[in-house]
Amino acid sequence: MELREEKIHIEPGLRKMILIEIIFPMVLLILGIYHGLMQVLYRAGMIRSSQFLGLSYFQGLTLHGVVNAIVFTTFFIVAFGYAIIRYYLRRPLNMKVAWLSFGLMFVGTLLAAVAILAGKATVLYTFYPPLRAHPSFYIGVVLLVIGSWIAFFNWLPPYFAWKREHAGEKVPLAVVGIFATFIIWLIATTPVAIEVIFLLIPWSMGWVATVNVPLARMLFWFFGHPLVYFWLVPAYVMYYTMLPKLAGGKLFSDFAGRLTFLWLMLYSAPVGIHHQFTEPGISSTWKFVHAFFTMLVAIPSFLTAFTLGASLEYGARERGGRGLIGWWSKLPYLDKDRWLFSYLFAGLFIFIFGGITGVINASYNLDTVVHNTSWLPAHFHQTVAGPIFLAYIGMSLFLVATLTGKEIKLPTWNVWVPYIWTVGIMIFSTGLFIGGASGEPRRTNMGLSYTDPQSHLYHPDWQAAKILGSVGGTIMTVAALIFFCVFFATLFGKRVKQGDLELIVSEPYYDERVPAVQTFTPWLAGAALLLVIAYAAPIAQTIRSNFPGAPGYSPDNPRPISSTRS
Ligand code: HAS
Repeated sequence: MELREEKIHIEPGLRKMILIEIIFPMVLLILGIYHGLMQVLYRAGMIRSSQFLGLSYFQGLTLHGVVNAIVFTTFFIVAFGYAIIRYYLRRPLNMKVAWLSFGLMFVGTLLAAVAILAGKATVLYTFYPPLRAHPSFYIGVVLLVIGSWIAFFNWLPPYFAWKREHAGEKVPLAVVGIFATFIIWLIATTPVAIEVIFLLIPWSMGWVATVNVPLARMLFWFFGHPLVYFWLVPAYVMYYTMLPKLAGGKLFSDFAGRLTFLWLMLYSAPVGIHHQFTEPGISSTWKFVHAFFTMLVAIPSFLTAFTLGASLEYGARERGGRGLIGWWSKLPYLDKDRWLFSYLFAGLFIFIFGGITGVINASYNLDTVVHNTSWLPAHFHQTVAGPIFLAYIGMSLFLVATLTGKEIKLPTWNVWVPYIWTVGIMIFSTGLFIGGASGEPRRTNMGLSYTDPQSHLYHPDWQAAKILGSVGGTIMTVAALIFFCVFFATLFGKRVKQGDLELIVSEPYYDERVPAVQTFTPWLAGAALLLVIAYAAPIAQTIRSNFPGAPGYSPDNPRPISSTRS
């Protein structure tokens, strides 16, 4: 991609580590995506069995969620964080600490993967009890998280050194975004660490017979919602700092970017109960408070929509675009030299629908219609599998090509990948939205029940929605296969230049100096306060309620695991 950015030569160790952190999860992603295809085939009734090629339906669903949503994302975000910190702060990093972080993440992933593949951790990506996994799954998750924390701690010394040497200067926008990402991650992973270490590991080790399910679920969703902003903010870093330049122009407002990152940091966590609107044991007051905060966390995404819309228009007009609507035709949709544009733009388009459906989910009463139906996977495939997935795979390819000095192979196919994926995801989600709005359940092997004409549960109304879902899912798989061909052909292609670290950097059109967004401190204090307001009472309420503990279950047996053994 010739945008004439400044390249920097980085230490071979760091270069190697960033590459491994991209390539390793990319290989796992092949497995994750394969199980996505299996999902649509099972649900459409094209596979009528509880297992396929030795893996059960729920085992495949667990692999799909854990690999795609937890492992691939965490590795990518750490690798991208290294690239941003090294590029903008221009300081070497402590490589011993960096390898320690990678080692923990790697070992953690292997432990969790082995447990899932052995059928000992069929607990889906939410791993909430009473589904119980082998301890190695939980220990693996803990190691993955600790490894990612260490990466972040490794960025603090260069950050403070930069601040000392550039007193009074604005911290680069991309660095603010990456720091916001990892502050969100620290906030998110603390409650889930408490859940895993104090509730789930002792229970799965057999040290205690039962677990407090409502408390575990509350701690999980305390983690689960900020998790989605941990995924979103790195994509926003690309949208704010790279997309405007790729479009041929400038970022409309630097202030909007900073406000978005800090605002997401503030409101990403005190909203988790919007995943629990239908659960007993939480008073409607707290459900309402979390619904209210959820509306506030959507505001920076509206801000992003307008800021990026203005940036795209500016870029298009710089490229000769004219008229109220006519300028849209001047964006580089299929420009092979600016191919990353297509990945970011297609993701933005999908996010319009993912965002609107998120606001529907957040609307307390509307959520009672769609909760736990296939509407939910439709929503999150238009968010995490839309803008986030496309931004991450696009940037993975970009970093691999620039760090190795390779040329992008199959460039025409490459530029089409995001659009094929978009067609697939829109058809897939339409099917799941339609089915979900009429009650089609999520996480269900429907081939053995609702889509099987021989079953007394057969539900012909959902058949059309299932066909849409499977057609869309198949198109998505085709797009992913093309992407893997481009990625690995590029990786194994001939080196054409020296491998360096290079990022695309958009200049701001308005470069405002607003003191309130130049420091993290008040936002961190605000985030801490909101967490106390939003969670102190519900957690106390849940602990005081003295719910009876639950024994462990596996998804394929209605009897507890211990009574099954006896
Ligand atoms: Fe969500 C459930 C509410 C955003 C992911 N969400 C989920 C789950 C996941 C997930 C994985 O309130 C399922 C968890 C599970 O397994 O049970 N979500 C929201 C809201 C937002 C939102 C209000 N979600 C996300 C993002 C995710 C994500 C981002 C992944 C990264 N979500 C919920 C709720 C539930 C939920 C409830 C629980 C429901 C239940 O019953 O369980 C907001 O942040 C969304 C704001 C976004 C916007 C869109 C802005 C649009 C932009 C594009 C502009 C385009 C341009 C291009 C400029 C307001 C920025 C123009 C081009 C043209 C061609 C026109």
